[in-house]
Amino acid sequence: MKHLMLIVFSVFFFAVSASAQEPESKSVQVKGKETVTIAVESMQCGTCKKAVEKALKKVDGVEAVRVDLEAGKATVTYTPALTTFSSLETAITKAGYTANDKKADPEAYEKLDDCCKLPED
Ligand SMILES: [Cu+2]
Repeated sequence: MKHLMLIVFSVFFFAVSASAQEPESKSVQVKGKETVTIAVESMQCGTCKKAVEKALKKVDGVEAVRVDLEAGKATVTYTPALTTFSSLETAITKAGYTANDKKADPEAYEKLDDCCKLPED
């Protein structure tokens, strides 16, 4: 019985240490390309979605863009050798929207259509 308990504990600790070593990053790397998800919570309508898509597609090294308006997220596949995660966020903030914890560029935000501004503004 004592032996069995030892085995159970060994398996338990192995499982815990194995899960602790898993990378926490949500990014996925495929042959020099990386896919990331950026929270764009300030989007209000279809125009916002198109504006965010357009801004991201203009960035050098961006391969694919998928914007989910309902979820408030943009999924971007890019080549890290050509651009950075931070540049993607900046492209969004320069278009007048929030990107993760980065605030929208105030001038770009002012120029947005009224329907694209936050309900409280
Ligand atoms: Cu809008």
